[in-house]
Amino acid sequence: MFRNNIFMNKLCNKEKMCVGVIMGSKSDLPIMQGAIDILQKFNIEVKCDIVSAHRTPDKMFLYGKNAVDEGLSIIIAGAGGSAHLPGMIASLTPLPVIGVPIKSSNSIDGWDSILSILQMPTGVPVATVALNGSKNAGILAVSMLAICNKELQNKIVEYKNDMKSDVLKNNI
Ligand code: C2R
Repeated sequence: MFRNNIFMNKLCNKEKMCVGVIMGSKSDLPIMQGAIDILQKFNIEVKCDIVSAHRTPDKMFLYGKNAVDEGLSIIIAGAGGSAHLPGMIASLTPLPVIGVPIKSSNSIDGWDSILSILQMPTGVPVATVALNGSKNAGILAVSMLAICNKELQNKIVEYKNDMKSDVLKNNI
C-alpha cells in the first residue's frame, strides 16, 4: 500500500536534502501523501515513518533525538485527534517542524487536532498548516530548503507561474 517504498528505514543520502515525513498512524497516509508527492516533485529526498507520541513514545523520542544525525533538514509531522506528535518532536530536535492537523476517524471535528498542534507553548514552535493541508506543508518545506539554494528557488517560481497560468486559463 505504501507507494515507492517510502517507508523503508534507510539513512538519508547526506549529499541530498532530506525531509522527514512522519504520521501518528498509517491511517493518516492518504492525507500525508500530499506532502510526499510535492517533495518528490521537487526532487527532495523523503524519509517516511509512522511514529506516535502516544503509542510508540520510545520510538518518538529516538526519532526526535536522532533526526539531525539521520540527515534530515526539516520534519513534517501529521496527526489527528489529540495530536501530540508534532509538538513533542519539536521539543526534541533543533530542526524546524511543520505540523499537519488531520481530521481522522477519532477526531471530533478537526479542531482538536488543529489546536493541539497550533497552540504550542512559547519556545517550542510548530509551523501549522491548514486541516489536512499536507501539500502546503510540503511546499513550505521546499521554500525553507530553497532559502540558500537558487536552483530550488527558481523551481518554486516556476511552480507559482504554472499555478497562475492554470487559474488564468479558467477565466470566464
Ligand atoms: P488510528 O486510525 O490508528 O486509530 O489513529 C493518528 O495520527 C490518527 O490520525 C487515529 C488517529 O490517532 C492519531 N495519533 C496521534 C498520535 N498518535 C496517533 N494523534 C500522537 O502521538 O499524537
